[in-house]
Amino acid sequence: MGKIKIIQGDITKLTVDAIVNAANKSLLGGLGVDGAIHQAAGPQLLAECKQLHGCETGQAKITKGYQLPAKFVIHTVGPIYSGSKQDNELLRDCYINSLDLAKDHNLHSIAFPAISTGAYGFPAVPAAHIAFAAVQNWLTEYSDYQMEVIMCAFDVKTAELYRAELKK
Ligand code: AR6
Repeated sequence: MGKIKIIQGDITKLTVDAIVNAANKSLLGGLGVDGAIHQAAGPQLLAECKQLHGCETGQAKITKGYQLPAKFVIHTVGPIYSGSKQDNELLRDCYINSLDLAKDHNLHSIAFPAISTGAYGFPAVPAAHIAFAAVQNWLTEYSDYQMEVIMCAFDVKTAELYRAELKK
């Protein structure tokens, strides 16, 4: 059985098998959580990312964690919020594809930031709902697999939304 945990703080500090990066399609770094992860992992992360030749929205790619306490980084690209229905599907895909990739690599703990809710403008309330629904469905589907999912909220507001989702 898997489980979901909520943590408020900096995802780069977490000692887990993988942290997820809310990247952009280039996978060559940026601001926000992407910048923080590259900063903490060191230049080798960017060197490995350059070999990946980018990533499509909703998809995910894995690298090592280098100087991070996390062993791996799973880079996913959230949708740039437009208000269309497809945004929801693509955000869901980010969570599902990251979890699938973690399982493919036999990883058992993964931490997610609130993908797309910063620079990419996805409203926090529906994003939290989509994130928890996706993770809970995945854990149900793979109920014979041990996976600890850490939902990492950077700010108080996101942490509160996450706690409300977990209670549902
Ligand atoms: N730990 C955990 N969460 C964080 C951290 C951190 N250290 N730093 C920020 N957050 P954003 P996006 C939260 O903008 O919306 C980048 O430039 C933040 O509070 O990082 O998917 C990429 O290169 C917010 O809730 O990602 C892309 O170009 C959440 O992480 C673009 O931004 C996501 O905010 C991606 O935009």
